[in-house]
Amino acid sequence: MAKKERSPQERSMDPAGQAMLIRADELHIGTAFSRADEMAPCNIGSTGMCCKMCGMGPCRLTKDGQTGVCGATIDTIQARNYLRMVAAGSAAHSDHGRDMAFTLKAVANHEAEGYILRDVAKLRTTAALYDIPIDGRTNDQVANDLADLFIAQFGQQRGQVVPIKRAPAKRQKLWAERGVIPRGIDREVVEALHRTHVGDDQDPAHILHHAIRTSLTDGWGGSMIATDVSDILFGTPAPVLGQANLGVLKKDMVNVVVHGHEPTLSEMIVAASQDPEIIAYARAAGANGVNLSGICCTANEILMRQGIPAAGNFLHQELAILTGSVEAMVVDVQCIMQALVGLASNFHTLVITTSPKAKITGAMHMEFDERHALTTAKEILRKAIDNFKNRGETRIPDVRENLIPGFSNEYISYMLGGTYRASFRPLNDAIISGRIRGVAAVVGCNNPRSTQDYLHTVTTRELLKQDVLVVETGCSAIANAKLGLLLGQAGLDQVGPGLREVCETVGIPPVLHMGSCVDNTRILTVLTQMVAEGGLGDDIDQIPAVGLAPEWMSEKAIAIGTYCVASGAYVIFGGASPVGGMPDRVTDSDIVLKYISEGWEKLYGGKMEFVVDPHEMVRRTLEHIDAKRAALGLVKYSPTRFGRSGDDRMVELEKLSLSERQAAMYGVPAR
Ligand code: SF4
Ligand code: MSK
Repeated sequence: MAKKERSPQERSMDPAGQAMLIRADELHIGTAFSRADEMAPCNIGSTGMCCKMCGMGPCRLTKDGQTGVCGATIDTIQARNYLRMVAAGSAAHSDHGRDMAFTLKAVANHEAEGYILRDVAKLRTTAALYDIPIDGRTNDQVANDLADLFIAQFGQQRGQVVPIKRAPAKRQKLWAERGVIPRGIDREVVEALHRTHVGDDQDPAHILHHAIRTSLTDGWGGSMIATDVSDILFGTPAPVLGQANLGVLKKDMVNVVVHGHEPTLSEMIVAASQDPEIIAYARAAGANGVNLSGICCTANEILMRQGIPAAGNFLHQELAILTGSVEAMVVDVQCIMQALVGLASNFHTLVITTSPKAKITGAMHMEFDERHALTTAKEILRKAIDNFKNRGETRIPDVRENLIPGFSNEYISYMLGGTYRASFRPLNDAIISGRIRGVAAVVGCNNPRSTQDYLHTVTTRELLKQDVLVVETGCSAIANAKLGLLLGQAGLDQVGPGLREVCETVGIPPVLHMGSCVDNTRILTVLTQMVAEGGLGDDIDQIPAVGLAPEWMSEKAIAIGTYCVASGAYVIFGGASPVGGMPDRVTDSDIVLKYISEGWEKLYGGKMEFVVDPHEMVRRTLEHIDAKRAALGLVKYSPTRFGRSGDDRMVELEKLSLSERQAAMYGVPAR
């Protein structure tokens, strides 16, 4: 049965999004929002109880005790479906990491046009972490060895993938005892597909054991490699001023929107868009230059490093084209809707695919090759500029918000201690004293089955009020950026008193944008550094921290959630579980659903749950944080203990007479 059609306000809480949805209705153009309304999800598939892994099926199981033609139970089918999601998500992130490693190799050998080793300090620190000799060697030599080491991780058959050694020692020992340390990235993904083929692994717990091992190839493997190489090639992010939302599109300029995940081409398009020859070409076409912006994680990559504006998150990809102002949408891999091409045919927008791995029927394909990256980037921009004359009526919503992204783990350490004493000590101390109650990572996608950005923003806002420091990546970060929560002082009136003091003292926003989806590994690094700093236990599962993916939709999100659980984190996903059961109500027959929460908690100290109500997500987050605080013997969190210092307090005090000030500061009666 089709669901009721929702109003623009029910579909998106973003005013720019709502304006474009009204425009879509005026033009009778469908979007992911209307398609989600028209297509009710299949009850059996959405709970992971449909198996189509052989020609005897598909087998659609609906009742306890029912089996597929081969005898597979609901639990086996759900576990297999879950593992396949983890394998696909890990493959996507890891393949991204592989391509980055090959680009590093090409740059080291001067075979990649336009690229340089931008952060040689990170190159050398990373190489040293993996015991690659750096003394007396050139950057190219070090980069060559590091690229070879990274490339080898994918095809390695035995031993363990090297980034594992960056986890806390206790966690590594636990993984070794449980037998989940990945031997090689590709090997675990291939084995996941093998095990889930008809007639192979049929014990749900055993299948889910491999889900843990496969997910670790992502977080402590391919994604970590992707983040490190991106920083080495394009610079480790540091705070920079940016903007987010559709209002970053410009009426008088050629608008080029880059969308997808990999920074290799988009960084080159950034460089090409500033080339005087390209600017002159745009002016000759009657435009005021080229205006570049991003969607999804390609947006995050260039926003974090260059401050290039983000036109929006996942559900803004169609809405950007609906403005009528986009000359070209240039896409690479992941999270790109096939619907873009049909939608663009109503406007003048060119959809240009660039990856050898991802073509879309009807789109223009201009294949990217790092050996000629700058040349390809300029060709793409010329095509967009040539298209400017075809632009019709435009409707760009005048909605945008400033933000400060760029909080890499390196920068967080620097901002807390300065150049000579870079450290996580102040963060740990703030948590120990209760000034910060705990940390939440609010990450992940948009999903048109919920109101765009609502779950991200409501959970983030509520956690901030409770003195929880929030770190973000992916589309969640863009959702909160659009709301103004990623902008220093502007967000501080919305946070609890203790957290506010810390933000004012350190000079940070209460929500730290840490990057794209692969950059969730930065969060793993921060957690590891917090453990190393001391005072918060000796492993990640002891830290008062929670991960939330309130609007998840991609298989990559499931892979990320699983490696976070394996690392010891409590992870809450929004919405219904892909492995069955009633949301918020797990029964004894929900074997897989129970196993990934209670079962994994016993084995790894982390657990995964699916929760529909955002206020329940917040309640469970706070309950978990408080329980971890109590287990560490930390003082009970109380909002009344802090909030009487910081900049605003100083301003207040300055207005008082000396005796009143002394009275206020030291609690003595005013004379
Ligand atoms: Fe059905 Fe078993 Fe084939 Fe799956 S593997 S489709 S449950 S017969
Ligand atoms: S882009 S994976 S919709 S976060 Fe990374 Fe956004 Fe999710 Fe894609």
